[in-house]
Amino acid sequence: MSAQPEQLAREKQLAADAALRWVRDGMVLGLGSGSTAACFIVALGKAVREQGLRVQGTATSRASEKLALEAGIPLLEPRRGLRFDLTVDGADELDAHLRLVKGGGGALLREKVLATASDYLLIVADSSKAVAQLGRFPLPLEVVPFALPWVLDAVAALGGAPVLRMSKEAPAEPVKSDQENLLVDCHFEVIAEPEQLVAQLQNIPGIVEQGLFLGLARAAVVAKGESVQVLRP
Ligand code: ABF
Repeated sequence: MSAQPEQLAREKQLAADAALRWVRDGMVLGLGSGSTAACFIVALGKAVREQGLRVQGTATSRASEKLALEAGIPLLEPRRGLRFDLTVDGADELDAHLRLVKGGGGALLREKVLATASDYLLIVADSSKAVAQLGRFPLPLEVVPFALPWVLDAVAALGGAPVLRMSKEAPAEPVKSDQENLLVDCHFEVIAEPEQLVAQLQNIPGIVEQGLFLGLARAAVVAKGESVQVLRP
């Protein structure tokens, strides 16, 4: 039986608090997006205020930037050579090999840029994110508007049942990423061969980024009930 919303909220906080153990004074941090990463940023801000922890970082979304500024974490603009000692981010799904589906919040491109520029990507998650097989969560794609019709055709041919993500506030309007691209959610249901699917998607022009994160996460802190598990690939 899936956990109740208040249980998941407690698990998010538990995972976020546990992730502080990976943070060292002086670190340059990648600050992820989503509700669990938000719990981490707030907890990090408390450590900055109460323990004088000195960290700085870059956020993967405007929402995370706002939280980081409120938490008193100095933000770094993207620049050549910028690397992150540690990036803490959420996920929509993670399997036993720490292969991830990300992008439910629409920030997958910046999330993947920061994850790739990081020495250590740590995922924080509640118990609902750990799955035996990826795919039940619709795989997000970031798509250049001009290419949309052909991308939808190509993803449908792969069995991905693509759906253009529409705004909840204005249902007639498509959601736009921070880069002003479109977001498409692909209902594969089961992704048996993630590596093969990545190769197929990379062959479809107009897909700017896709939400499968393979071989990037070093560990995941997954909270279940009152306990926390650290998963490694
Ligand atoms: C973010 O975390 C996104 O990739 C993903 O959509 C989101 C989901 O996690 P949460 O449940 O913590 O919001 O990194």
